[in-house]
Formats: sequence, C-alpha cells, structure tokens
Amino acid sequence: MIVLYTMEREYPYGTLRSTNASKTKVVLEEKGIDYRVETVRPGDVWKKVPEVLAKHPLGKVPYIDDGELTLYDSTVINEYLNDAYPQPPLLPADPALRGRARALENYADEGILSRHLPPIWMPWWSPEDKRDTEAMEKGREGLRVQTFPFVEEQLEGREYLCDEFTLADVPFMAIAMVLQVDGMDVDAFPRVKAYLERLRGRPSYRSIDPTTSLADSAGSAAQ
Ligand SMILES: N[C@@H](CCC(=O)N[C@@H](CS)C(=O)NCC(=O)O)C(=O)O
Repeated sequence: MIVLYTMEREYPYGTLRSTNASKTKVVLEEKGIDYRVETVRPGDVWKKVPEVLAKHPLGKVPYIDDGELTLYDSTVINEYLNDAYPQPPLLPADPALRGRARALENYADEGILSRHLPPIWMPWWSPEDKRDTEAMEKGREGLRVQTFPFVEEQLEGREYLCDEFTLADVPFMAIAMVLQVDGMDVDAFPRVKAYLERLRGRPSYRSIDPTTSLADSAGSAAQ
C-alpha cells in the first residue's frame, strides 16, 4: 500500500491541507489506488528534521513510499502514478494534447501554487490576528490580474483544460480547495468559476474538501 506523507490540520473553519500533497491525493483517489496518509508535523517540515530530509532532500511534502520506492515532488509522483497505475489514464494519448496538459500543469505549479497561492493560504494556518492581510490581498490580486484571465481563455469551449480530466486539472483542485476556505470572489471569470465548481463536484475532491475531517480522509485503508 502506498503511504502519502503530507501536512493536514483541522481548524474550526475547515481541514487545511498542503496544496502540493493534495495534488497527489487527488490522483490516488482518481485512480482508486490503495493508500494511507501519514501526517508530518508542519514544524518538522519547516525545521527540516533528518527524518523528513531522509525522504525528501529539500525537506518538503509530499513524498510517498510505494513498497521499496520513495518519491518526492507532486508532479513527479503524479507522473509515476499515471505510469505505474495506468487506469484511468490521466494524460491524453495525442502527443500535442499531452504536451498541452504538461505545460498547463507546470503553469499552475509555477504560476499559482508556488506564487500567488501561498500568501493567501499560509495565513489561514495562523491565528487571525497574526495574518498578513495585505499579503493575502496581494495574492488575490495576482490571481485576478495575472492568472485567471489566462485560465479563462484556456477554458474557452472546454469543460477541462484538455477536454477530458487530466493531470493539468489536478493542481486546480488544490486551488479550488484554497478558494473554498478563502471565499475569494471569482465572479468576473465565469468559466473559471464554473470550472472550480466542476472540480469540487468530482468524487476525488472529497479527500481534500475542507469540510472533510482528517479521520474521513486518511486514505482507502481507513475506509
Ligand atoms: N515542487 C514541490 C513543492 C513542494 C512544496 O513546496 N511543498 C510545501 C507544502 S505545500 C512545503 O513542504 N513547504 C515547506 C518548505 O518549503 O520548506 C511539489 O510539487 O511537491
């Protein structure tokens, strides 16, 4: 059974989860792979304790154990899962569309998950009086000005970024999770708004839904 190492914590306003590890969780769920979640203490990740560094040389989550194999980085793990557990396929067969899926996945990772999302998401893990509300608003502004106009364009005539649900849509599940807690208004981007709702409607979203408790999202082993 695969073990997914991640950071997840319950707050009165919902269960907060690592965005990158949520990408991996979604793929495990979409493929119906047996897995269990091992929660790493956020302090151990920030302090880069030897146990974490032994699994991930940059001291981050997610990483997985699949038998003898340990792998880190959500994109690398998801590509591995798609190769090792081919059904259902999460990359298009057509090489050009496959390239588009990987390019958009990379855009979401570099342009959103590593850039505009952390200033919005990290403060939710802290007490309200310690939150940098200016940085949060700057993150939202980044999404409004740089990200969503581009994504709105990419979604023209499409339900998902490459027509069918693929690895390109997976980071957007984590974005849907963050914005569910944050409540940011995305009305100015009707395709993005409908797309985020569509993603929240997929059965795999349950495992990262902020309304799902830790106990109910500990992996297939816990069910
Ligand atoms: N490219 C990596 C990024 C991983 C990442 O930044 N994870 C965050 C949690 S969402 C983390 O562990 N941050 C701790 C740190 O950067 O020290 C991936 O996709 O897995």
